[in-house]
Amino acid sequence: MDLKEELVQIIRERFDLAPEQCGDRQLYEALLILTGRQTARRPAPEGERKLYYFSAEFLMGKLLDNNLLALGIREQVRELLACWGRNLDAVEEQEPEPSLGNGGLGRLAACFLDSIAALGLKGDGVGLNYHYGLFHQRFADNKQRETPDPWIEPESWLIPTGTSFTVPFGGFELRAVLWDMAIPGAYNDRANRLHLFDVEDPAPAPETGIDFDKTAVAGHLTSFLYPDDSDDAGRLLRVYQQYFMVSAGAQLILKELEERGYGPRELADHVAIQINDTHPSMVIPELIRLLTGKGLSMDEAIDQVRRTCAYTNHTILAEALEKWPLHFIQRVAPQLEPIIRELDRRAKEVSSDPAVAILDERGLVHMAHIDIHYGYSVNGVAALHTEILKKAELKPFYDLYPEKFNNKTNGVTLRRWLEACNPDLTALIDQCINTRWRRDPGRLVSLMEYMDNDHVLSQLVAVKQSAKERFCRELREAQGVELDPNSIFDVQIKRLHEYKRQQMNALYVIQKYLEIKEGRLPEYPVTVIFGAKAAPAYVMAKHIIHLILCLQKLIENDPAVRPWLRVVMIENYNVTWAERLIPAADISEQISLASKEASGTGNMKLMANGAVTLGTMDGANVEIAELVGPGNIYTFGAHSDRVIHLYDDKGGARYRSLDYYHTPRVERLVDFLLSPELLAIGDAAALAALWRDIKGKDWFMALLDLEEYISVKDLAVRQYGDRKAWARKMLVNIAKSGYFSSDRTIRQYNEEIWHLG
Ligand code: 26Q
Repeated sequence: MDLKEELVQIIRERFDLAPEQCGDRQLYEALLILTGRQTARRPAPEGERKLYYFSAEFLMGKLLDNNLLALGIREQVRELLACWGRNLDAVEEQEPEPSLGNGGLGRLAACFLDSIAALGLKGDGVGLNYHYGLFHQRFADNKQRETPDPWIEPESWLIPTGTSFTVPFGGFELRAVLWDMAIPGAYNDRANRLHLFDVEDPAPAPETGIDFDKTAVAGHLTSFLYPDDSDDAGRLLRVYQQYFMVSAGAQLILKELEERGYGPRELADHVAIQINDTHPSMVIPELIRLLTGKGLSMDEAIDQVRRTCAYTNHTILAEALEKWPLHFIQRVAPQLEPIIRELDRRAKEVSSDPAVAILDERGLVHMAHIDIHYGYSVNGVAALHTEILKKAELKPFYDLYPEKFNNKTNGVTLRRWLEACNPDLTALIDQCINTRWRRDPGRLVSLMEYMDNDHVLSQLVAVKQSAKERFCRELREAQGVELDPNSIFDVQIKRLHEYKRQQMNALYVIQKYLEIKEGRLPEYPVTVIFGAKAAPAYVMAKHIIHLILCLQKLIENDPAVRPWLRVVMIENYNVTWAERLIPAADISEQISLASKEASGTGNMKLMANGAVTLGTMDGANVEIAELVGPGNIYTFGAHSDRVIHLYDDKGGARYRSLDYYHTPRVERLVDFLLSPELLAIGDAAALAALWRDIKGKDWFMALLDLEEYISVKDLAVRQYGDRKAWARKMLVNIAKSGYFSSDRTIRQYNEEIWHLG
């Protein structure tokens, strides 16, 4: 049966309609069934060793478009729908975005699954099936409000597998029911799987907001990603989630190993486990437990696990490095306690340095330390990040196990982040250098030959312009906000966190606002676009959102400022919004406090779509700067070694925000938070709390680099006026972005860590 016949049949069986009579919703469901069937039919890739990528997050984005592309039937379907008077884009609008992630770590996991499948490698994801996701963000009274994000519909990508495992908790047990999503490989006829475990009897969504009874573990274990952990019940729930995920995942691994005909003593020869940050770290003691249960000695079990597990670190922020009280683990999974104690005892035999202990004197279990002692690989996610791990954060471990440490600079799938989200730019690139770059993104570098081709440069500008116009239409429809597509689109999209320093961008806006009020107009109108969710319990992050929304309102209502400066915050920023916005961006804001952003991946997506980076020398920005050269990026700010020194107590070089506050320019900007204009719009207590924090503490040193940031950004705005010179910068950024393909990253993981064969 050909594609058309199959689709027509599905529509008839399901809706008893002819295709021409269908609405977008019905066509969406029919396509879901069609692609679902086709991907489910695909066999798994071959390989001696199979990878399991464990992650608390998989930020997949919508899948219909992606899957149609991977199946190679996208254009055929588009034409078919066109014959029926329908538009594929409108049909794709029907799909809800899976809410299984939060930010970079989760989107990286999704890009990796795409690349693993495209390269035909045998590797599945393992995670949890959160019913209400992270949360849905709404703005009311210029503040973030959270509601559940129920994304699972009766018809979805989730495939019931009929497989389930018992997870033993202290005092009770739960069944972990396995759902799968198929991950078709783009250039082959194989498919991997994303395994999502769920409770048997999920609780309904909370009635108002996202508060629920956190002690109701059986029903709520898979309700939300990162439930509020500001009390013990919330923290315990996270440990329940983590153990549920890794216990079920470990049981699945051993079951599949047996089905492939291997014994538990052959685990390391046939399985590789990548631990994505520390959320899945309990997989190590759990596997040891299961292996000893199958007759292996403790020595044998540890040996197998140590040759199976590899750990990726994504952060050096102390508060994000997980440490759980041992009594939590005792309560959630008492069977792990003796194993963790034994792992700790052995680690203390290797080194008596308390810095590398698993169990510290306060009774806290350092999850990353388990990974490093009992895994065979530790990787950072950008060159600078890995160097900081080796030289500072994890130095005692690097001294102990230098051979385990390696760098894997992140990447993004250009299939989604260029081909799918920016077809016009893709067509222009194809027209210049033909289509081979799609499979081999390193070839994008041949675009450099067009540096002096006026025709191509002007086409590039035209493609960007039409992307901006399209984004304006989409934002108007969604949020009723009208933007000027002829202004510079200055884009900062990432989780809201003080170290990412959205507050600096807000202070820049204040600077421009005040200048315009004084009659000093910028060289070019600027639209500052933010997309960010704040963790619900992260008070300062929510204050920063409040400030941005107040500035948005202030400027919106000021006809003198409005033509020159706009601020807009996208409501419920997610993968879908990123796909709309990234093609339209002119400036890519990457202004983290140097040393704190492990890599960044938005920086790579924006670069590939012709945005020019304005950033600090942090994370992968350093590698971007090296690749594009100084004329094609705007860098500023203190370098990581200086920042690390400023945090150092011993050097006596502590950062004092007041020293930076007390300069005429900075003081005026910070004090604007308490201005009558802003207080007329905002919440005085929130603005005052933010003001007090920036002035008196400023832990992430927003004021340290503020003046330089403002002047470098002014320079970028000025240079944007030379449209041809700017188009060259765009071209260089696109040409050099091939290195940041996640296909490259995954090849390196495979060659240097996984050896999937
Ligand atoms: C930790 C402890 C308790 C509760 C929650 C957490 C927690 C939750 C989420 C810690 C970390 C995260 C997410 C981290 C994350 O997204 N990191 C980003 O990973 C990207 C992929 O490597 C990098 O590009 C980013 O630089 C990094 O911030």
